[in-house]
Amino acid sequence: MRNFTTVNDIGNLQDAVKEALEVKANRFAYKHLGENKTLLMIFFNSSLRTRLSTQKAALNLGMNVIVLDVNQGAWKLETERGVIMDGDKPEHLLEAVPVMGSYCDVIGVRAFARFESKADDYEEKIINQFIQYSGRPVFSMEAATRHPLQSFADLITIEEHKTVARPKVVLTWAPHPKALPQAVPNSFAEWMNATDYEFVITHPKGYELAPEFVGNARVEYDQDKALEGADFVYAKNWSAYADPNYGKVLSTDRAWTITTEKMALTNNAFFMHCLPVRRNMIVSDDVIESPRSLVIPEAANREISAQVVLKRILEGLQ
Ligand code: AN0
Ligand code: CP
Repeated sequence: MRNFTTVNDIGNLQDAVKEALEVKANRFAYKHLGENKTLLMIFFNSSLRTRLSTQKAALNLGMNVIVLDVNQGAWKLETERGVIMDGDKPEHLLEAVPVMGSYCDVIGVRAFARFESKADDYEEKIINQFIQYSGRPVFSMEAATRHPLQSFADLITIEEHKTVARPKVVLTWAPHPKALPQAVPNSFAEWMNATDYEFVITHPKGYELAPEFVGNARVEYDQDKALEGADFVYAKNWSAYADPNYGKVLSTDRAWTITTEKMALTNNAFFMHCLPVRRNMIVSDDVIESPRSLVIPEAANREISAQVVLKRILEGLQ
């Protein structure tokens, strides 16, 4: 594997899950693979899980790790070519990226949607500049349109907990006070559509995701109907994608919050969320604390998804 930004980069999903379960059973089996190799993790945005789990995965593989929070201590970066740089940004991404590449063997990038231009976000301008100019393999730690390490961990978690071959998985929008990217739901949909599960997306009108991510999923505007018979409920907030409301909060309707009453409509479903989660906006205390909540094992599987991706990238460098 060279770069990892979408489900297509992982190849056969069954093989990937099998490899993940092997890695999980024996995390240190490849501890020489990363010897004298350096991972550089670049964060344009905050993180708890991605930062820790990816670093842990790299350490399991024997890598050295350097972490840079671009907005804390580094020079503010200009990202547009052709700009007269007389403002507040002393350095251009076009120099910074190859310089960063010169200090490492593999680069992870977190760069959320900026909501300044839908076209720039959906063209993945930032991570693509790393791919083009760093000279190194690059993987996404959540880019503008996708969060593939999360979706891979979600898939592993579902495979570990499913009791039927084709579970019903429901992705539901839930309320949140701030405008969040579509990356997590886009990516989750992309990975679920690559399985043979029954996959349903539910959200209020106006929150339609980009058609290339919805694919053949059933879209059901009635959340109660969508939840009927669900085996897994995956909650997430996202801001509007459709024009003219791109990046806007259209509703904070707490009728969409996942409560015990909502979960009673399901087939005793497991509850999932990528975290961080706002309690009693997205999900009630009762549901997230219930024995059917998978949020902690799901987060723990982030170490495993990152380790499979890093292992495959390192194998490509040998
Ligand atoms: C981010 C998002 O929704 O994309 C990161 C989730 C992993 N969440 C927040 O900013 C709260
Ligand atoms: N789920 C996830 O990516 O969490 P962080 O934003 O804390 O990394």
